Amino acid sequence: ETFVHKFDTPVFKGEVSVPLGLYIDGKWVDGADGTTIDVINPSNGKLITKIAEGTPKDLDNAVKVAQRAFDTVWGLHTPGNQRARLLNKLGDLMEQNAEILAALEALDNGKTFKWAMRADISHSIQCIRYYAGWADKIFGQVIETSEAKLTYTRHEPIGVVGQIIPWNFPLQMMAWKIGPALATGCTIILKPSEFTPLTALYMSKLIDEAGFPAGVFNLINGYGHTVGQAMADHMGIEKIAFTGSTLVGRKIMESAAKSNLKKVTLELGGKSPSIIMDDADLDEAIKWAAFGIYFNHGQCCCAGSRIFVHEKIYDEFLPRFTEHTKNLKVGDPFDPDCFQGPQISQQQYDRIMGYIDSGKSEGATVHYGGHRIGQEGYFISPTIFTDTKPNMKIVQEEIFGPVCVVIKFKDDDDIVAQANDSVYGLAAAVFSQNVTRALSTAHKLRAGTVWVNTANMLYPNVPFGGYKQSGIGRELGEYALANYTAVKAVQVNLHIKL
Ligand code: TXE
Repeated sequence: ETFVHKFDTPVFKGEVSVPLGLYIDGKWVDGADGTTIDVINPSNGKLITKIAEGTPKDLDNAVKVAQRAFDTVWGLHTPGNQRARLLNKLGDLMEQNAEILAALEALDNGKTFKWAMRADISHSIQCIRYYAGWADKIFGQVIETSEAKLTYTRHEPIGVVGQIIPWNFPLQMMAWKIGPALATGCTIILKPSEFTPLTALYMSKLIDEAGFPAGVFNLINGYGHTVGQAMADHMGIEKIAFTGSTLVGRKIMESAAKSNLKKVTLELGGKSPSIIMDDADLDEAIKWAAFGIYFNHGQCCCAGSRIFVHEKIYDEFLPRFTEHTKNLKVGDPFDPDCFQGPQISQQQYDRIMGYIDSGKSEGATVHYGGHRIGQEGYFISPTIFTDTKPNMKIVQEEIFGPVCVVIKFKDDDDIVAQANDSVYGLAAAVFSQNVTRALSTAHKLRAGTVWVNTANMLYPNVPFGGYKQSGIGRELGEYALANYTAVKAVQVNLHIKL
């Protein structure tokens, strides 16, 4: 079954047809129980379509299929240059269908079409091509042991992998996951978020068209507590890659430990600091700090949600940052002038409004925003809190919405301690025109990424991941290949007699 959506918007017009089933063994099928999941448009809260719901039974089936594909046609059976060719073909198909992918993201996730094109789609295509480049460059080492021996390592694909992705960057998270897995020769079962399945379904169609052998990539729609949990528990899955909440990340590790000790990489939450030094280029720092928190409606794991401003410039920064915030247009994701669309769901809307209420009741000041926008959909005004205390929930917990706290700091030692006062450590940004000061601070921050005079910038060849409770392992770059390979040492005795 397919769903046809007619787009008639200022930025994109056309009919798009999306398959609605599960994609297993190169075929589209319904879920074992014949049930469906509602897909909701976050801009108006209305039903877009219903997709087939996968079950643990469908997962068992997909694991068998993926194992068979690994043992017979993929893994060690397809040379790297062939895998590269298929990945490059997929990149080409994504490029040919870029506007469709962006329109589906805007419809299903609520991000703006313009930014989806500029960030999500282009970055995802680059990511797939980047890993295509690696597919025939994966090799081990020759290690000297003795003249009478040849000893070497092989980086072999790990096997069947499960990939569980969230709703904030549906296509990008898929690209980050499938790129290195396919490049190294693993076979995949991917579960998109139940909130945003449409681009993953469309991508499955493109993967099919690119000509990957049946069973190499399988997609199962489904809920986290059913299919997601079954993936974490499964004895036939060798590795789980997960992006999502810290709460679920913990559960996945626990399930991995209790089942087959599958390898786990986790990319979890954050409460990243943006630090504005008194010698920053203020015009630029204001723009980047705003982009750091408001991009993607604050639904970024690396969102710069704590903005620390040096006391010497605080009084100048705050009104100018507020003015910039006021000028960000919130509304229809298909309006080319909009920067911010709706939050993803009623749950996330309630959660964010709950944090705003908690900030107020704990005594912080809502300096700007703090309210709903419009009568339908899940739109929230960009929101600035001031007069916070370090132990407030809005300073410590991930809000995952367009809400920041602006905090004054005194000196460079004080700011490092404050910035590091978090259970998270995903990212941080430092704004200063003094390179020594900026880099000395960058090196002291406990975060997997530090941006200097920029924010929220990612490249497929630069690793990304968290310190502390922001996760385990690194995605992107060469580092991500290790998540999908097992190292085998081979010792060959040439002529030593026992
Ligand atoms: O995430 P979940 P939710 C954070 C953010 C947000 C909060 C809650 O703070 O406000 O999490 O969002 C699947 N076993 N992030 O509840 O549930 C689920 O189906 C296996 C940060 O939406 O973690 C989906 O595919 N899988 C983040 C995926 O996990 C399970 C992005 C993520 O959803 C499961 C999203 C289970 N028991 C939220 N339960 C980031 N790091 O970018 C759920 N899932």
